[in-house]
Amino acid sequence: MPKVLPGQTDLYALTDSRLSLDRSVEDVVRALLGAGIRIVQYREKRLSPARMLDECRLLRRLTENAGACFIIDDHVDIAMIVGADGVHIGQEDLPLVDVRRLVGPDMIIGVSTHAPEQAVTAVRNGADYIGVGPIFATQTKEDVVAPVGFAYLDWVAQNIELPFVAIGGIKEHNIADVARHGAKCCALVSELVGAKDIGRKVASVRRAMHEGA
Ligand code: TZP
Ligand code: MG
Repeated sequence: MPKVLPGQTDLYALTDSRLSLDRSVEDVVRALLGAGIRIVQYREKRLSPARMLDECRLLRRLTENAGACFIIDDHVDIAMIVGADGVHIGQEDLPLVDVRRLVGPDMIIGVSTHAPEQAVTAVRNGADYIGVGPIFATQTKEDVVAPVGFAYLDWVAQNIELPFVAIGGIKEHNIADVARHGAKCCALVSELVGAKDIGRKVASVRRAMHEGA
């Protein structure tokens, strides 16, 4: 099954067990996949490596069965062990060139960027997609940089050929604006995993996004 990149699907869902209304990551990801989400990123900041590994093994199976892309945040080792499709790294994580050397040519590598020079560097060093944000203020990420607003998103939409995914504070009520500024793929955490009815939320977010584009 070909790997799905952000340029090929509209919504990119990230996990966060702290925001999941006490539901297990398995239940949350089953609901996301059932609603047609094609890219899932496992992003857990407070669990032990052993627990993360267990959860990622399970999610690898679920995403595989659903034909969805499975990306793991930060943990290159866990991504390699479970055979994830990709790994996502930030500006403060291991350098892209070293991660590429480690994972080989086939694993998807996504890189968070907040400014044009970071995007250009990520492209030059072989990223498969870039994250663009945070577009809006967010409570979800603790070490978050200041919102970049639409200025940086506009710049990426006009200057970067690589697939990109907008992230940070994106909700049903503002996703149309993000789409209008050129985002073909949006990443959401709290809006999706924090929804009481994840299936309905995915559908309404998707509808709002396409009404705006
Ligand atoms: N990277 C930039 S903002 C962010 C990440 C992982 C968190 C986005 O979470 P939310 O709940 O969609 O604002
Ligand atoms: Mg990181």
